[in-house]
Amino acid sequence: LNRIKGKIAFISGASSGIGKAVAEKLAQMGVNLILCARRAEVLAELKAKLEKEHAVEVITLAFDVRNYQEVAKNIQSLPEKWRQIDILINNAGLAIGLQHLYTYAIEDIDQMIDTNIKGFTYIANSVIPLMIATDKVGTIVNVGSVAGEIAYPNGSIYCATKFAVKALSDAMRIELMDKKLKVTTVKPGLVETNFSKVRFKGDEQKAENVYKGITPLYAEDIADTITYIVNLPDKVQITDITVTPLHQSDAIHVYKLA
Ligand code: NDP
Ligand code: 8X3
Repeated sequence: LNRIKGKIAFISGASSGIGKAVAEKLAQMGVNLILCARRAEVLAELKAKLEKEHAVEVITLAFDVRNYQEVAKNIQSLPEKWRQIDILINNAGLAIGLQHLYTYAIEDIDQMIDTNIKGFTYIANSVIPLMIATDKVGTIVNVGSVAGEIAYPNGSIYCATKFAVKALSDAMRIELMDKKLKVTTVKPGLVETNFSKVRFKGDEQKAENVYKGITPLYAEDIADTITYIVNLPDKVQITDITVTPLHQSDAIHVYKLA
């Protein structure tokens, strides 16, 4: 049953991985899309592909979620029709490095906190008022992580940012109880996307090793879960969902085959 055809979804981090896969699944369901990321040309290619393959309209907004002025300006200047946002996928985020806290370069610490906590909040702060104003039932999906449930060694800052996403998402859900907005925290385990390539600053070997010995999830798997959540009946809210591959239990417990 397709309950979301013709609706409008705003997706941050839509140029790659989970965000891109959600864009593809929602386009298949006939959802019109506002796609955001820093890389304008990648977004433009995705827009052309989705509009060609599906009967949907797509607009792209290229900005850095760390820059509040850019976030606010881009969202404030959306044309009236595109302000009727039904679905927010607050997904842009990253990890950098896998190392002891005291060895981190300050710019790497700042990039994680500024993207995953501050950027996440800037998007929420700019999009939620538009969703409230529509007076329609809508869904906010906040992409957390298993790293936001248990801290793991060498992941201190990233884990802290994903614990923050969980706290922000929980508080947001309580604050929005009297509105028509549902809030879900989606917490993926190991998903093979660009995530590890970004984490290891382009070192493909290190990135591949993360997924060796297990069959990881792919972005499409998380996109299936997110599509399910946003397509639920109006009265059904999923507050939290953790999605791991076979052989992973949580951020620490992964059974790797030799
Ligand atoms: P990818 O690296 O494939 O995608 C990350 C997306 O975030 C890209 O579209 C990137 O676009 C965007 N992004 C990063 N920084 C910024 C920024 N400053 N401003 C705007 N957009 C930005 O990784 P994933 O798809 O795996 O990651 C998506 C989310 O899922 C993240 O929040 C991540 O923490 C979370 N997650 C991932 C897991 C995994 O194992 N892969 C597991 C659990 C959670 P661009 O570079 O064009 O700006
Ligand atoms: C990404 C999952 O365990 O690689 O959020 O940190 S993990």
